[in-house]
Amino acid sequence: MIIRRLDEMVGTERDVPAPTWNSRRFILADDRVGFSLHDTIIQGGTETYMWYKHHIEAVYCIRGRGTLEDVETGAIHDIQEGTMYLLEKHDKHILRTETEMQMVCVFNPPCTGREVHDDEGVYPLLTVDGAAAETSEPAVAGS
Ligand code: 9YT
Repeated sequence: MIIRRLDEMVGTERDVPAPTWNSRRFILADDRVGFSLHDTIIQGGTETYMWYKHHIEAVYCIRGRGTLEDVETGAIHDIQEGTMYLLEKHDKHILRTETEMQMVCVFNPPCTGREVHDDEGVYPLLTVDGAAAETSEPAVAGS
């Protein structure tokens, strides 16, 4: 059994910053349970393009308000406390926040902990030992 607390992760290497969000990563690939679990804060009044080409992600909003655009269809969905979205088709999406939002995110395959978005909004597929699983992509891309 593993117990981890949010306040013990803040400011450590499990607290990963990006330009519009920071993600506190409770469960990672090296726990070897097949998924990762993150508590992500997204700054209010921001717009973030994301595309998890290699991952499936479920996102559960527990605080705040914004909209999610499905880039392929142009559909806009309201996201607020109590709303979940699942990117089961590796959907390209844009999250626009009205207020700061807090999201609980589950990734399969699990993130290793070091990923931030690259210029395409993509997370590279990293392995636990630090190598990029696909050599055509950088192991750690800029955001
Ligand atoms: C909601 C969302 O996907 N935000 C980007 C960060 C990502 N969820 C992460 O790394 O936890």
